[in-house]
Amino acid sequence: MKFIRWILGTIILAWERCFPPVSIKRTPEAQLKAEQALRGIVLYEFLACPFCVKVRRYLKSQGIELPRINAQVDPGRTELLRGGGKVQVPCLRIDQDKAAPTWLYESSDIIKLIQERIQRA
Ligand SMILES: N[C@@H](CCC(=O)N[C@@H](CS)C(=O)NCC(=O)O)C(=O)O
Repeated sequence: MKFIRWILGTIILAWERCFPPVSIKRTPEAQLKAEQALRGIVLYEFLACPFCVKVRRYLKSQGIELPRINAQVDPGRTELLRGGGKVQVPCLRIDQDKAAPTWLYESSDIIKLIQERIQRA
């Protein structure tokens, strides 16, 4: 089982590396606004998780880089478990100024939130 997972993970990573999406081009001002709209957001991930690849590919298509934490190992795994309540990736930690962070699971919801923030920027 571990071997099959390793093979699948390697294929997923190779595919991600060989066929990256084309990144959108924005003016420097628009790019800055998009990046600012996503400040305080951190992505917890596993490297070879297909749902994480989906989110990473969306980010790449948007020309956005988020801070990323590997939740396969500690301290990321424990942070995710304590903060979000379960070890499932991808998960976004959304830091807030005056409140505790919120945690968002589900790749489609994560992409939707990022999309909305970029559109509002
Ligand atoms: N419906 C979820 C599925 C996420 C999912 O199944 N993630 C797997 C990794 S690919 C996971 O976190 N499994 C928990 C574990 O392996 O401990 C999504 O779209 O984000």
